[in-house]
Amino acid sequence: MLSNLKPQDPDKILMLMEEFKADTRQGKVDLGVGVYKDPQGVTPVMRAVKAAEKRIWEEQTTKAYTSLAGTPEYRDAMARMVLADVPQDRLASVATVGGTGAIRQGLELARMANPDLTVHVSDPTWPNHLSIMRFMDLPFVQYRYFDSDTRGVDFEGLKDDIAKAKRDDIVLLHGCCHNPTGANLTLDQWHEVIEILDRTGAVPMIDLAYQGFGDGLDADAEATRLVARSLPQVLIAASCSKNFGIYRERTGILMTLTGDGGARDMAQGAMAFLNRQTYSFPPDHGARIVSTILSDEALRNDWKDELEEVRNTMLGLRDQLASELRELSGSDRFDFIARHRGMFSRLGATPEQVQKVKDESAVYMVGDSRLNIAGLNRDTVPVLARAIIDAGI
Ligand code: PLP
Ligand code: TYF
Repeated sequence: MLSNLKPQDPDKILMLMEEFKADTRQGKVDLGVGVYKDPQGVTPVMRAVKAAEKRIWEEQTTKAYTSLAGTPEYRDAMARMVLADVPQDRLASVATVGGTGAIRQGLELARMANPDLTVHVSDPTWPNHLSIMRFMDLPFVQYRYFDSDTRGVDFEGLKDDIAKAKRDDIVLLHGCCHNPTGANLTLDQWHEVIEILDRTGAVPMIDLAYQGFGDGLDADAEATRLVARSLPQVLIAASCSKNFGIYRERTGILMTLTGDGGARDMAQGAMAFLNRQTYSFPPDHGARIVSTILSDEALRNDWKDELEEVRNTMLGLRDQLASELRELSGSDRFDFIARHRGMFSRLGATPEQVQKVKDESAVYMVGDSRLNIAGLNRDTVPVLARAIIDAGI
């Protein structure tokens, strides 16, 4: 029976990671997978995470099951971090296996509620969005997003395309720090998106995987909060992988905002049911680290400080790269790198140019010319800038 299995398409980003590991060249630079690295190339365990783990080790007296939805401490702390003003009467939530688990459960929930659903997703988007929907046999269409001339958002195209969404379709939006482009909507543009969603009756699902990596912890959640306040139904899939640096702990949350009372309880029940069908109880260790940090003022402040250091390091690298390229190219055509936010920027280069950069300079970017800014440091920025110019980008 198992011999009937067919080969599956590999994940290109993870393949690139393997290819990088196998490269024996000195001075190779990994700008592939979206993991934060400090200037020494290390993905550190954050100070507050270490402290929280120590406290958990000292104080935890049982590892018995929690509940299908995860602990209230984690869910409440995350609701406050993401939404600030939490509409308790409208909010349902479950802890999930990372942000990916939240996306999967959110799409399952949406399909349970509307079997005729189409999902509208940005072009381009995180490849796993597409692969999950293909696997689920969920119809989707892509809305225009990236303007390859300006390397900003093609907002007119986006508006025209999402206006075609039908009532009870899902429109999947990146809450901040768009992956893979780095190009983001302004708050004024979010207002316009909300107007369209309100008119069409399509339901937003916000993927929030980089809160704190763009303009700050609150600023990055501003759009999500605005959507949550403005529309009757919202799905939010949030990840703690990046902003707490707990990638392998698999810590995420699915939140839904509904009408109050009965609708909320129905959503809560369906979400707990979905957890049970997939893995029963969600993982607890990462969630407990997060709730321990967020509920303790000293740990919370230390974590916020370190997250700010991470964010400012990436902003500094963006500025350095943009200015290096301004000098080398004698033009401002790479200034978009300083305007982009989050871990990624899409250069808008051809696959051949990306290959040339890899072959000749041992700098690894994803094939669509996405680069992970955090893979750079002050010394490798000039190497990349020179490689970009030499490849004719
Ligand atoms: N959404 C986007 C856009 C991402 O880039 C990621 C990345 O890692 C995730 C969701 C999910 O992250 P995780 O499942 O590691 O929490
Ligand atoms: O886009 C990225 O690089 C991150 C990490 O299957 C990632 O989101 C990449 C591929 C994958 C899971 C996570």
